[in-house]
Amino acid sequence: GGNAGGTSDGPKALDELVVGFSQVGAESGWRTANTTDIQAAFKDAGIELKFSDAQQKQENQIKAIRSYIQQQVDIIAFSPVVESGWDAVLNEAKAAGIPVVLTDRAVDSADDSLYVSFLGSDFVEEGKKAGDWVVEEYSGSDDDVKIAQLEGTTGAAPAIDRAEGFADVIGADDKFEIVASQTGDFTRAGGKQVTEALLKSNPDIDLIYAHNDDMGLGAIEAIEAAGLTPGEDIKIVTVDAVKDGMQALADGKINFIVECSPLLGAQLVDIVKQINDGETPEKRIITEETTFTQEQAVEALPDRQY
Ligand code: GYE
Repeated sequence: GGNAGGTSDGPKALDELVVGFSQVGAESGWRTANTTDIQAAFKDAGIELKFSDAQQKQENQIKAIRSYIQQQVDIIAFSPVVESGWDAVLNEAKAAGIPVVLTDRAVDSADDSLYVSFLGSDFVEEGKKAGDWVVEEYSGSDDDVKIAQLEGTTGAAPAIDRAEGFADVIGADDKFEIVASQTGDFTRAGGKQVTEALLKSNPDIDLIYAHNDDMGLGAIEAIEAAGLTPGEDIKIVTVDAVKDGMQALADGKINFIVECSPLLGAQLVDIVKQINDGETPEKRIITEETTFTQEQAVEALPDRQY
């Protein structure tokens, strides 16, 4: 172990390779699909994957990574729950000669030699796509548009970047106002709770921008419980496009979804193979994604795998 990456030992046979993966948690439909896809891809490739679920806690991820270092796995991959605070443990991996791959989320370390490659979406771009739809949807009127934002996990790359991209786009027209912005921690329960409180403090909101489908689905429950019609009385824009989200979009309860693909398994296996072969994978690999309107969701749903 600990000698992947083109050392004099040369590549290992795939069935001798051991990869340690530290997952964020099981907070959303996206995360569950991501875990299933990664585990299936490693199984198909015949590469052993040690897997641990950090339950959305950074300390658990750091423990898992330290344990992988101790076990001298060949490669460590992880999806960092928040952006900051990784330098110490990543330096430990580096000192042990174990290459690290970031999947899905970024770290904010200044030293980019602490990881080999970062595979995942462009979250700023996703936020911009959500903002573009909002601008287009309200282009016919000068009336104020009151927006509430359901943020993802505080300090997580997708929460920071999706807020930034969205604010950039809607900021160009001051008829748009974000009247409330709170974290729902990327969970359905969180989205529901925040929306319940929101409907009391800001009953006149026009639109909810949720950083993921699950929080949007929680918002739908709260809106319906308040006797309002989601998608009409209050419009909803989300990110992910998992099956439950797509169903709500097709049903008219969500108005627009920006896709974020959780299917990172095959590309992660490719990166692992390249490292094992002594090659240098690309430093940044961006996932390809689209967007869905209600009509497009009706069409895409029958073939949606997750
Ligand atoms: O959008 C959300 C999940 O990091 C892209 O995490 C991922 C996000 C995803 O909980 O549903």
